[in-house]
Amino acid sequence: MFSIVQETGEIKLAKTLDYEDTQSYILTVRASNEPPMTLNSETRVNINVLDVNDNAPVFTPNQITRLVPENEANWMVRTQA
Ligand SMILES: [Ca+2]
Repeated sequence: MFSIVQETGEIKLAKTLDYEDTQSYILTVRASNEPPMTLNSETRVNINVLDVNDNAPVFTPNQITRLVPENEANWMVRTQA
């Protein structure tokens, strides 16, 4: 999902994210000195996925049946998606 450039610490995406699948990620990044003085430090990186409008609207319910009186011109049915 994510990769890091060891020399710069830059975090890169290996593939696109899907907000509807996962809204956030928590990464732990560790830096270490070269031996022989091997010292470590860690930081936490929170990644929040920004939702975009990438899904088709869905009608609920997906089918509507209504009776309409004959000779009635001023009539309406409401649909919602
Ligand atoms: Ca979306």
